[in-house]
Amino acid sequence: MKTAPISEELFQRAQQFIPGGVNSPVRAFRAVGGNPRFIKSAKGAYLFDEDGNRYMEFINSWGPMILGHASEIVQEAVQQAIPASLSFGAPTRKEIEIAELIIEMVPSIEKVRMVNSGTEATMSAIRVARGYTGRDKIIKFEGCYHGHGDSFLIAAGSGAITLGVPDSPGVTKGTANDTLTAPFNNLQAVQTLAEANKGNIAAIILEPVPGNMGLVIPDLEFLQGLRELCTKEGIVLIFDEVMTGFRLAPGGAQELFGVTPDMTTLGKIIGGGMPVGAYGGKKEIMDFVAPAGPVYQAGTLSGNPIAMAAGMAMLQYLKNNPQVYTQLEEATTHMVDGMKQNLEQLGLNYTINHVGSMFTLFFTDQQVHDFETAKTSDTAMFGRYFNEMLQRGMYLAPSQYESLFVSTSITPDLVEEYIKANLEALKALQG
Ligand code: KE4
Repeated sequence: MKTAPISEELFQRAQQFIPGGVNSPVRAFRAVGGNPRFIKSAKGAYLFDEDGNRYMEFINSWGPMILGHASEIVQEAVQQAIPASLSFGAPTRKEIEIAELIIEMVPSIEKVRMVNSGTEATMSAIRVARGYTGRDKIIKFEGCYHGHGDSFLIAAGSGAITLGVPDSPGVTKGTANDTLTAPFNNLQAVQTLAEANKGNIAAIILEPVPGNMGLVIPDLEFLQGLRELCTKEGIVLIFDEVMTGFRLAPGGAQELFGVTPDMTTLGKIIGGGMPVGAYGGKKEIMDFVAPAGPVYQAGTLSGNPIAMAAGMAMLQYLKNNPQVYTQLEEATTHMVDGMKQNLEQLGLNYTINHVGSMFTLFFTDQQVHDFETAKTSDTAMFGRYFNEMLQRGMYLAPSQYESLFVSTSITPDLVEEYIKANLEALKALQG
């Protein structure tokens, strides 16, 4: 039995000074029960909590740690950058180099602006799209999460749905009126919205492969249909690849599915674990961004030299070692096949969605292709499963509505350990 008395004590103390005891809601274990583990260190495939427990982990810090924790490649780059001071607030050579690298890896991006989070990236991208088109409304999809910007906390996924606030208080009616929503994978619904708001939609923003309602696989015709609609109607198509960028392929989901957006938002992996986001796209759109153009966006620590060093090391490695993606696909397929065998052995017909090194086990017998079908999952059963896995040293996202991530540290022997724990945990649920 893995006990965590120090984490429990720290959580009590944290709640006195930090809302909910955490600096991001989904970390609080609210949806799964019990106390969050306070992590002391991590290396490779493992997290180590304050009580000395070791967990094989599949959150990867919600995506960034694709090379496993404390990767020498990134650690070395940061250690080399530190002596030159942590921040200048002035342009640096490294910001040009990472911009050139991003543009080389994601060809739809002709110019890019660095920011400090995925939220900043998406907030900025829709402001630019509105400035460029002169239009007000945006379309997003139910269950997609684009960070905590007001325009996106409408039918939002991730922690918002986990905590039951997909439409957060504090978002004004005016803001909400400019955000239209449609079911993911439903092109007809989008066409109807576009027709009813002809000439007034600035952008359609989506996770091309949603990870924030659990993992959902896009229909290729849906993505292609959005591209055609946006081209026809002069709407800016924004792929929010904060999660999928550099995760599913060097060029992200747009490379994997062969559909080209007008703008792309990035985060997570791009910083190698440091706080970095970015937005970019066609030159004619990005030249609307200040000081080149009139749309204002700024940031004290944008392009921070330490964060750029970490991101540069991460992206260069991924660009120069594309075999990483085959390795990740193979390891994840091995895990998913093992779980499917376990489910069959136990007579359970839960659904598993998988793309590249992302996957979700949904506690529902329905195929999950949008928010409504994702919400048929038995979240209480998921919570029990989460804790059975935690007791067996497997650290999963503490929410049914999240994708899990596989890092290069997950070797075949660790996959076998995971499959064994999955079988034992599923059996324990039937006990
Ligand atoms: P950040 O502001 O958290 O860096 O990025 C927001 C964001 C934007 N777009 C997508 C597709 C995202 O997945 C995210 C953030 N993802 C969540 C995990 N589902 C972050 C974890 C958290 O909120 O603590």
